[in-house]
Amino acid sequence: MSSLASITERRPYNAANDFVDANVSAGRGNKVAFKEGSHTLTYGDLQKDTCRFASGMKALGFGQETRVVLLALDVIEFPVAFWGAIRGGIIPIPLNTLLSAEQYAYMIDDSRASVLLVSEALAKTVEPVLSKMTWLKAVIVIGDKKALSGGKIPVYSFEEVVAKGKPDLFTAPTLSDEVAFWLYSSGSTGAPKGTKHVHSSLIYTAKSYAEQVLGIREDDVVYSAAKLFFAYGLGNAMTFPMSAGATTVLLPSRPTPDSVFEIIKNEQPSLFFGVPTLYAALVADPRAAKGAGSARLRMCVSAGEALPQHVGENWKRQVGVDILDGIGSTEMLHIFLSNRPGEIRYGTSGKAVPGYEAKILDENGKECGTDEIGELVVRGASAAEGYWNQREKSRRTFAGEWTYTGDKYVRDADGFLRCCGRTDDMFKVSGIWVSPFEVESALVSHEAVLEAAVIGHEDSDGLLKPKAYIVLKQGFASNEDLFESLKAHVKDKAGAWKYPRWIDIRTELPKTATGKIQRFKLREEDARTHS
Ligand code: 3UK
Repeated sequence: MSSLASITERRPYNAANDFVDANVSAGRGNKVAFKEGSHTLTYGDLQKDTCRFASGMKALGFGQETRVVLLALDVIEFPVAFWGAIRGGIIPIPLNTLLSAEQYAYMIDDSRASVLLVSEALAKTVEPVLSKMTWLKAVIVIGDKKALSGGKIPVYSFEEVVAKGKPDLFTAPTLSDEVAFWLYSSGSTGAPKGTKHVHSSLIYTAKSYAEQVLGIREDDVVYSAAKLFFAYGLGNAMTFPMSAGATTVLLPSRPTPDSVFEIIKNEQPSLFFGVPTLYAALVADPRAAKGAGSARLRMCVSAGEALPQHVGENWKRQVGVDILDGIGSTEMLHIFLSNRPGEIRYGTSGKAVPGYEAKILDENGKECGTDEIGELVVRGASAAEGYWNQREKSRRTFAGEWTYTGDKYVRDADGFLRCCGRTDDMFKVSGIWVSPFEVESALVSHEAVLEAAVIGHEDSDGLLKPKAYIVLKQGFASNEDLFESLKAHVKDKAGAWKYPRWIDIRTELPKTATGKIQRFKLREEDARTHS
């Protein structure tokens, strides 16, 4: 582990040197780093364009320690903006592209970002809140800058900024311990938390998980259905392939079985990354046969939520390639427990990745024995520095060297760790968080709703989706039109994947003496009626 330990020693260091410049020094200047449809970007282009972007930003007055929000689809400009910012010591903050204007307003203001970088296709979504932002000084549109009006805020196109910059090779004088980028992590009470990661964490995840579990290689071709804004996608489709000088295929649109099988057939990836809901849809399709259409496919990875055992087994039988299920988090940056090639136990998250240690603690902080359920706590140097301006939550989550995951886990006699749910009410849908609180808040803002409670209910694949229990206001009747209107309302307010797939109308909801909704009672009732 000596090589991993040296990564975390405090020293002058900028992550762009390891991920961008090292590839050019190694003679890969003409190798394709990213491919998006017919657009390609070589490692040489990436080096030049990131220098130009960082220098163009500086010319506009945005230098080291400025923060920029990156609201972008998986396009070639994403790595240029991300690594250009890192090179310039500017802190990029990628945001989930599936959110609403109010949610963006919260994160833009909370992060005090000076610049918003936005894909043309997402410009209209954020436009209405721009004039209300306290710290924003410029908007940069990836695509046509006329897609949006900034009001008093100047709007540039990405091309303009890159053209303004000089191609001379430089990196801002940053330190390995310095914050390099943030990712927002969802909270159970609604407000997302800016999770601050340092420069050395990216290479730590590449040298541990990507090198020692995936065995990532220069000749790998990577496709991740999980997008770059997600810590999972950021590693899969950027840092891991770049750490080995491999090639990544990007898809800007939504990953559906059609688009995913199409990419696999056309691009012949050797590594594929997805979330359980996608694998469940893919495996039910006749195209989930040998290699799923790629003669090069050597390994598949699942993360974001637990992969149901039957989905993994069916995939292996039909496609002939294993799915490695591993658990990662925004707080730890990437996967820290994983199954290994040749040592897979479907239905579990495997064992600690080299460079990480895991323990399972009971309510008194004592280690649990075999088959005893407790909270999963993990140690590893890629843990975030903390949450931005949320001291209480930082102190609780990042307790010295150990990070509390909020996940309930159990270790079996062979040392495999299995997920048993959460210590809070949160759950994942398609690998992305749903906070019941947030869906309930959206529901009660609908004219017909008096009270609402939301839980995760298992679908036929054993994957959770939101189920809502609702008390209607007087004068409103329960019918299909109302259900459709409630679903549309949640999609609009909270996010497309968060709408309730089932709605149960009640005359009252279980509550504590202080009026807090007891979701656990609804979960117990739900489990009884469906077991
Ligand atoms: C859950 C899993 C069971 C678990 C992520 C890979 O998902 C990622 O990050 P998030 O911050 O969520 C973290 C939480 O998601 N989870 C993730 N993977 C699994 N539960 N089995 C799994 N395989 O509750 C965890 O605490 O969105 C995944 C890499 C980087 C990531 N950030």
